[in-house]
Amino acid sequence: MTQDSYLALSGGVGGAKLVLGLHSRLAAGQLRVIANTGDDFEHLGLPISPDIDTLLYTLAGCANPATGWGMRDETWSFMARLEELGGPTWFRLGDRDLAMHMRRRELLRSHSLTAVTALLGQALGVQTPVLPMSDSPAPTVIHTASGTLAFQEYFVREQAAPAVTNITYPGDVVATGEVLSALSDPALRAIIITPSNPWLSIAPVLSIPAIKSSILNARAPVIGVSPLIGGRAVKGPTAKIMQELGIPQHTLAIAQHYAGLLDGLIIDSQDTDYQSAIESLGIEVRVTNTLMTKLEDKARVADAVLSLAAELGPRVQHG
Ligand code: FO1
Repeated sequence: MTQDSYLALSGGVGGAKLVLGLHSRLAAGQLRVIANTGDDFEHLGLPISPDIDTLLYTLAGCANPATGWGMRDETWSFMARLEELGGPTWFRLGDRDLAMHMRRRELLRSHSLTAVTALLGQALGVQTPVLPMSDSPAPTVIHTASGTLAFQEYFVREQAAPAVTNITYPGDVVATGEVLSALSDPALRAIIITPSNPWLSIAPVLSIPAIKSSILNARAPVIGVSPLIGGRAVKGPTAKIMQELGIPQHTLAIAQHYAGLLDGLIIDSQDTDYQSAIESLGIEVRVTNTLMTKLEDKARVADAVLSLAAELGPRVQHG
């Protein structure tokens, strides 16, 4: 008998935490992850895929626990020397991370990003397939009060300080065959929208028409986890961006943003005031402590997602 399968959409650090929780609760081969590549860019001639690497390092157990991105036990000789040579230091590549990027550069000469990610995952001992949303560039562009910025210029160089006026995603990005076949897997029991930033990390994935329509047409229920706890993001500029875009900073606004897509939403115990308003959008709500610090927290949130998916079961069609 084919085993049940689960598919998560993930961007930055918050998404990777839930992915690790799901990984700890599922058997080998049950979980696949679609990674946002809207943050990818070329820097110092190297192809940088931050969300892919955050997933690979997290699943391999070698992510930097202080930042969530980059490798643990990192050394910085390369950056120090680069600075002495007058090179750019706003985007920090540690020595061990640099090797990852050199290897990706080399492999990309003869393989797709999907194949390269599989090879790097194998080298790191990661068994969960991490599937880039696309093999071609799909840069997210941030429009701000002080001008238009490439994603990493906004997020890292400017520390997400400029006020966001709009965010755009290229309209013509093609999903990979691997992503589309994962979405049409008959054994799929849930599509999971992790608590990554909905506008910066999840929207680029959903902006790809074939991915959005496959999710809408899937029989598996779509379950999200709210990235807000008591109106604040655990990490990163989600609440700040919501404010700048004129969206109220609470979990109901997250549910409204995903309305028509979600069958279920896991919200934090601090946000139960919104439960009935969210349910009136046709979204089943479950409540837990969604702060994911230790592995047991990640497993608890994963359990909430997996039990809600099992309770809801297959659905006929969305929207
Ligand atoms: N984030 C930072 O805030 N500062 C950095 O210098 C930085 C370097 C970096 C290098 C490799 C990598 O894969 C990620 C890196 N990030 C850095 C994280 C990152 O760019 C963002 O967290 C994501 O794009 C948002 O999901």
